[in-house]
Amino acid sequence: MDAWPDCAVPDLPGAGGPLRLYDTATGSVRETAPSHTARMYVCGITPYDATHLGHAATYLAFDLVQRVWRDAGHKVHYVQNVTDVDDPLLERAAHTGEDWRSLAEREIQLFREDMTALRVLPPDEYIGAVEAMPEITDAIAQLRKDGNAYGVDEDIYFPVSAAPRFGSESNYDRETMLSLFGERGGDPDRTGKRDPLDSLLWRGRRAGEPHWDSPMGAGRPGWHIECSVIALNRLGMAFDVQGGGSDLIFPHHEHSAAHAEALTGTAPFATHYVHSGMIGLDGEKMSKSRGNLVLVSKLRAAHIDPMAVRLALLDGHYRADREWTGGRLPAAEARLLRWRAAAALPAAPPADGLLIEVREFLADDLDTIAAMAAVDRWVAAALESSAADGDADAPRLVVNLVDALLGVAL
Ligand code: 5CA
Ligand code: ZN
Repeated sequence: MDAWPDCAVPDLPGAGGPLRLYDTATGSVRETAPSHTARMYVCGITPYDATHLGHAATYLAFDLVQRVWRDAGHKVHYVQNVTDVDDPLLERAAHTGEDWRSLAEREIQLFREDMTALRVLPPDEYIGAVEAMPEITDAIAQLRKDGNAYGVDEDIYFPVSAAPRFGSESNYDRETMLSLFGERGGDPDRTGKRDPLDSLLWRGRRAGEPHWDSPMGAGRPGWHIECSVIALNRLGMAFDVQGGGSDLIFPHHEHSAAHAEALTGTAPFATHYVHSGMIGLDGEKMSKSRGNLVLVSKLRAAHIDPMAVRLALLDGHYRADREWTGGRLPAAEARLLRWRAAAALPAAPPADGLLIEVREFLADDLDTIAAMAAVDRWVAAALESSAADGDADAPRLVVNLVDALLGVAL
């Protein structure tokens, strides 16, 4: 399906260095080592409700990954999915009486508008589960043929016993896996499964549910195989970053990796598993199911500058779980005003050192807090300096670096 419009990224003098990112699988900050084209897959939305600040924060984190790679001279092949058929979407549609397709279409369109307003660079390939159905059914048929799938009544499951590396992405112990599996869409208690952690690959046709024909009979796919197949068929194995929020560490990314590794007989699925922290409100994870949402579209409708929203979300480390509080927006708006005032000066202190600093901070596991503090220091000096002894090129360089590296238009 169509993504959203591209957003020009200014060229900066010189080039940034290699990006170091925290990898969940090894529990360490490691250098990413893409070849000429860096390959990234980020799990997309389930479009049953509008984009909230938690989603936005996650997509902003991976937007910075792309920006830092580009600044280091890489091309980026970025793929994102849309889970446009799954239980939460069908449940919401059934609840409101709306057709599931029109609900999905409307929320995807709103998401595109939110991402455009926040200046998030679009994926090169934006793929819905529904449009990927033939490749997904082929993959499940392949798993079955290879003995890596079994039936329970009308459904097909993936046995974790077919995945020797199962657990190497999350590193969770079995007890933790079992409790998270139950909380996050799994069915540990289903009778007939060989192991409670085995995951659904294909759900046989149920009355009143959408279904597609396949070699396994009519039905619809499980969640994890969708991302395995969409990523694998476009990026190949051992791609550079598999990304999403930390709520996807288990079971989603563990099972997606396990499916792909079983399909290809090679490993790893990705060389870095990168997870953003959860944005909370009033002490709880912001989530559609909890209903405690601050929506990007609502902020836009209230004429809040999306660049202030962007600054507010970047003013926290992407990996940290953090609270959205009422004070964040006014602080970001004030900061944006100061940055814009300095950027509009006819001349200002040289900014070459600032460029080096921002590059270094971002390359260090996306330390946006330090990068923004460095911009603050330059802005303070610029607003205090007199134009007479300033550098006439400096404000333009700062506008470009803040745009290219932080995605903020001044
Ligand atoms: N469609 C699946 C992924 S294949 C899904 O998780 N969809 S979602 O709409 O629930 O979430 C979209 C992305 O936002 C995921 O990467 C998820 O980890 C992230 N996310 C969800 N809630 C939050 C939150 N409160 N804070 C930060 N990120 C969040
Ligand atoms: Zn996914």
